Amino acid sequence: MLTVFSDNHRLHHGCELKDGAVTPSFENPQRADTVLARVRSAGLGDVIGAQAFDRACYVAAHSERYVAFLENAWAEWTATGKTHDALPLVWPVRDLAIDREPGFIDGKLGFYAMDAGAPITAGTWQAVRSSADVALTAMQRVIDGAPSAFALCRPPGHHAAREYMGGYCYLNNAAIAAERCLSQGAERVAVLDVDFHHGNGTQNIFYDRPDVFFASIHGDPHVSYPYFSGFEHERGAGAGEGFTLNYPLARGTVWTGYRQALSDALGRIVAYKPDFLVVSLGVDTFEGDPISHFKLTSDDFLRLGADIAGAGIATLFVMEGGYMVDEIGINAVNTLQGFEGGR
Ligand code: 6XA
Ligand code: ZN
Repeated sequence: MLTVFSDNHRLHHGCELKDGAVTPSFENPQRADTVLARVRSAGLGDVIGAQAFDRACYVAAHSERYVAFLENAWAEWTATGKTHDALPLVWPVRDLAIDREPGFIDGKLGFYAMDAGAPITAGTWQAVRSSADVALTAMQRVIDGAPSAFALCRPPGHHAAREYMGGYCYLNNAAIAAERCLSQGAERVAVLDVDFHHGNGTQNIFYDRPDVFFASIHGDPHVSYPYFSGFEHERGAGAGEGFTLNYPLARGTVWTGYRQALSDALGRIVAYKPDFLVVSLGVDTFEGDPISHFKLTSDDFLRLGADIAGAGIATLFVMEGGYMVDEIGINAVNTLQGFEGGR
């Protein structure tokens, strides 16, 4: 399987607000480098760089003003004399005004963020843009006929909605790839999100549409981040009703319980008859992950990949979360090798 990767990911390394303190982010450059090293040592296949894509490809999944915010945020932040990472500090919840974009960077940061887990640093935009280009480059290979490809994206994307960042995510790489399929002639695309956390951003982008089917298997939001989305009753709206599926699972879920949800999701995806499948591949479902609560083993990731291959759909894998840095490479590549073995 071909892997697409960009060194530009290293330009982004920030902090997050966690447990009441601002600390170095769990989402660090070592993650992608560890996965890349495993891709190479396991002999998964060729590794190529990303092509540059037009900004319009990002605006397909996000609003114009949100993309402009991401492009300009660091300059606006440093214009106030600050040199450390930018994090939001105020949010327009419930009855506060959401009908106008604030004119000052502190307000904009809250307006365009769901949490204080997506810092803006000097290199963030370049890394974010390259991460989307990694997904687009890999997607294009699959559109052009490859049975599968791996977009080794960093930063990840599945929490990024049409108009907000959060949870280490800025541009939604999986959604941007799905939009690319549609703009290149596909009629239907399915996105399967197997990260431990609900892919609220992907759900948000496609919630009212029937042309992208979204299924997510994740920690029950009653007790797991992102807390405010991913419940079973969220099934899409309007023309998109029935095209979003959520499988919230209990803390401590092991492979047998996980697989039941996976089989159901894959059955629904196959019945949808998509032209392409995009998998948001987070491996923070691993038993040793420091911030998540499922109990999948490294061997279970081989089974995960084989089950996905059983759907028989041309598939793009997009890297999302996974934080046990010593194991993240093994678990990500096990999924991809399981897929190849299961075809
Ligand atoms: C709260 C935890 C963010 C989770 C990010 C993640 N700062 N998402 O792994 O998939
Ligand atoms: Zn995650």
